[in-house]
Amino acid sequence: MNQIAFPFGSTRTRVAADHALIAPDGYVVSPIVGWEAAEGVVLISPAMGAGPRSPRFCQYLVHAKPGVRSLPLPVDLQRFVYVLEGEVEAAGQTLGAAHFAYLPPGSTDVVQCRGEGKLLVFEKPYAPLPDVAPPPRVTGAGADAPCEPFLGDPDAMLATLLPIAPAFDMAVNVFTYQPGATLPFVETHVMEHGLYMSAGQGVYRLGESWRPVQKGDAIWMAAYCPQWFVAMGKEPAQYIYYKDIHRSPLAP
Ligand code: UGY
Ligand code: MN
Repeated sequence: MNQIAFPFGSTRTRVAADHALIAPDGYVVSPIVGWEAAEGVVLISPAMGAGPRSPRFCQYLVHAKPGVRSLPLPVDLQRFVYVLEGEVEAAGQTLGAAHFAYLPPGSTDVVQCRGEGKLLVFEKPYAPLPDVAPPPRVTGAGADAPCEPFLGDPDAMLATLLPIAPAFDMAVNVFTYQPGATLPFVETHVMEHGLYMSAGQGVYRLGESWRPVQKGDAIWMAAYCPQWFVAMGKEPAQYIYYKDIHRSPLAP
């Protein structure tokens, strides 16, 4: 059952040309392609935009339950699975909440759900580089990932889940802010983002809009969408986000 927004007929969801905020009150569940017996919510996809600034990736939630599993990947598609709730098995390992599995293009590894839970998934076509071997599978725990104060601010900690290496054309990071901490300036950059609020609340600047956001919200930011965040409230705010890296801006 969705959280119902009040007054009725209202929602915080907004879809603009260079960004979107998708709030849980509007989530619509559908079968998830690429998984067996799975239902979930496609939060961000190329269908969301128009023209060259459309998302070049997909971000979706899988409602985990026994019997749900991912299927082997096509040769040009990569998949990143982050466990928001519950427990899964992948590549012979048990992954609990805040653990992740990165499956490289063409991987035959599957993510097998063992019980009820919620998974956040990023998928995008892989862009190979000449003379660079494709990336390996990576599994791990967010808590073990390299984590540093963002631009020197210990109240804004940035954990990088995937190796920062040219073989990887995507990064997935976890950003944790103490209440009152901010992105230090309004970022405007060539990379696109897909983001999921995993804890707390705050205000996200997206282009010329300032949007209250909270746990469970998803955000898309196109390349060059001006962006800024302040964490507010009594609890730390946290989001998991995708960005494209390590490829020429001139690549098609
Ligand atoms: O990696 C980033 O670009 C990050 N600082 N952006 C963001 O949190 N909106
Ligand atoms: Mn950014």
